Amino acid sequence: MIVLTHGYFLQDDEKEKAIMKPYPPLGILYLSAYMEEKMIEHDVFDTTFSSREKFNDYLLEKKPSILAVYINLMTKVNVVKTIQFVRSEPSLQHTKIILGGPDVRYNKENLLHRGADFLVIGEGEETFYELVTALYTDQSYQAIAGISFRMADGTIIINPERGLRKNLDELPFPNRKKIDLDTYLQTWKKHHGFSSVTVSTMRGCPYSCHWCSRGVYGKSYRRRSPQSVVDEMKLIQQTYNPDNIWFVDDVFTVSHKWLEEFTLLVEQQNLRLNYECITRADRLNEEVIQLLKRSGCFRVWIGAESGSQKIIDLMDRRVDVKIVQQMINAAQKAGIQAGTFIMLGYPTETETDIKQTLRHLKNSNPEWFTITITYPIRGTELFEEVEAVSNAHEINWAENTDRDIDFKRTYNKQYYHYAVQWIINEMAFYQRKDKNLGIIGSSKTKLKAIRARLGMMMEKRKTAMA
Ligand code: B12
Ligand code: SF4
Repeated sequence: MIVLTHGYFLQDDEKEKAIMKPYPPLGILYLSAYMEEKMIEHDVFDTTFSSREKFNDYLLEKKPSILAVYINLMTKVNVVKTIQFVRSEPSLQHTKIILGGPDVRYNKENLLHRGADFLVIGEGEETFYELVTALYTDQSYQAIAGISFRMADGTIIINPERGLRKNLDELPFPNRKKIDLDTYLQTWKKHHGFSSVTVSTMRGCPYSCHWCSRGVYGKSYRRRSPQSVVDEMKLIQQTYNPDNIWFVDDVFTVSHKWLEEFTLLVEQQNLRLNYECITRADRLNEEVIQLLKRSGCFRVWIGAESGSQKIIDLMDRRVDVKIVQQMINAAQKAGIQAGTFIMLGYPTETETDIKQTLRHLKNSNPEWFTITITYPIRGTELFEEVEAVSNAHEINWAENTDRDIDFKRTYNKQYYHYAVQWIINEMAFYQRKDKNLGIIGSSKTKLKAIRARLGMMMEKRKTAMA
């Protein structure tokens, strides 16, 4: 028996428990649909609403011959525990462990030496199918493109890459019926009053931002036809009737021609389903924003990561900060909410750059923004740039994630925690003032901002003295 699973347990994720916007991992649902099409029996065990104990009991009961697990940099720690469990259980010694997803390409040795049998590198459907077929029929897997495995003597074999599938329309839609999608929708409804389902229309991204992980699809860009996407949206609407769709694509408006065709189809077929998406400011303009609006976009996330052009250029983000501000405002004018992503603590970033970032946020005034303290993901240009001055070699790989990798920055790490609080509270104060909201709440946020600013000053002094 084949079991497809992942390593994310919502109940253990304190941060997500405060957010409560869970999504199922689409990757294994794509694999499941492909397996079903090929009439290969399998189960999907969705760990999201389950627990480690229940999952282990399930494994002991089912004793799968193949355990196929999605792994990203955060779930890695849990997936390593799953591998350890399977390897230590006498009744599971026959189980072959296959791993795939965004975190396998740059962790091959670590994963294979810890007990994984095979890694599927890159796009998964075809490779997984060939591997499973070879294992089931006792044929040789040695020449299957896109896999990596360990020989009996410990040598690691990395087979040539598999070419990327040209026509994404040939793939069946993600096999959502294999999981309890209703629990996701109910969780959303309970905590936010609306529900959301993810859809993927493109694979890969042609850009090369230095901190961004492109371990699955590389620097590629392929897209499903607008008709196929509209068909999937209709099916989702009929089956689950969610309030919104989230397109998980890297740059939703990368092709204006595609968006125009998509919009016309949505209108012709009277498809009323709101969506949010992510894109780049340089792939937006007034007409594109109108297309987004007409096709149901209620929120667009426009990345820039920094308000300092110096930092944006260092990231190789290839965007002008003024265009980002203009496009955020243009989206808002068209009645679309705007969101943006901010990253603090990029190499060489100084307090002046951070001040520029706050100014950028105030100038653009998006409804939503998220802030992350920069961390280097293995395999990215950023990782290579900071490797020599990072703690990547000291931390325990199996028990830590790439988010725990720290590197020498302009100031100490605590400084950036204060800087995050400073920006969040300064913006909250600014937006409350803008909306004429109560003076007591506003004073509280201002006070928090001042406290965070003092913290920054203190930590800056500590850094200078160290
Ligand atoms: C949607 C999304 C999210 C959502 C939902 C996650 C979810 N449950 O789906 C949210 C917002 C919650 C999220 C959170 C995070 N995310 Co995210 N996310 C994405 C995004 C945009 C789309 C994922 C997706 O559905 N892709 C479409 C599917 C079809 O592709 P796929 O998953 O790669 O699957 C294919 C192959 O990988 C392979 N495959 C996948 N699984 C398996 C399993 C087996 C056994 C096999 C054989 C093959 C296989 O086959 C599939 C089909 O070809 C990707 C970027 C991207 N464009 O892929 C980032 C991405 C996966 N996220 C990333 C990161 C860093 C995060 C966070 C750590 C961010 C943070 N700062 O907190 C968290 C981690 C949360 C967690 N604990 O897991 C990175 C992962 C990098 C890495 N090396 O692991 C990515 C790649 C973004 C990036 N470019 O840097 N994310
Ligand atoms: S950050 Fe966005 S635009 Fe840049 S490489 Fe990653 S997915 Fe592409």
